[in-house]
Amino acid sequence: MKRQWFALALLGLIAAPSWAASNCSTTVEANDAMQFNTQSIEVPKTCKQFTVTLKHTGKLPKAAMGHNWVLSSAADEAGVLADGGTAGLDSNYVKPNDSRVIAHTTVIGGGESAATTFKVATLKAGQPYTFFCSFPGHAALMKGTLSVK
Ligand SMILES: [Cu+2]
Repeated sequence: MKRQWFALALLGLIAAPSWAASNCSTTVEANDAMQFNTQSIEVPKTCKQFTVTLKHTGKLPKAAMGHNWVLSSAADEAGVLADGGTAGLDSNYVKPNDSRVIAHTTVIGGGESAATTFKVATLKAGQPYTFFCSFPGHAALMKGTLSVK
């Protein structure tokens, strides 16, 4: 009985780091109907880095139904979108070196995927962050909140 408990405890110790690591990333799906499959992402504050993989499950090319995943503070969203629209598809609809953008993927078309990784320490717990697609017009539907917990 005692030995069994010890074995279980040991298993728990070994399993803990891999559980933590798998928790420091997430996959967001985007489709041809201009939708993300999630409206909220929680980042554990124990993560050093967090990776978001965007997967376009649709079929349309990026010029017609391209999507990206952009992260900024809620207050900066409108400005990031306005300047991203001007920057155009060649710049992934993100103004180059925009300091308001915390992280962003490239714009992808149907069947493609792209990932971005950011340092969790750059985010403040309890502050509202917004993620959205900056392809012109998409953020009306394609947006959500990200928070550090
Ligand atoms: Cu989009």
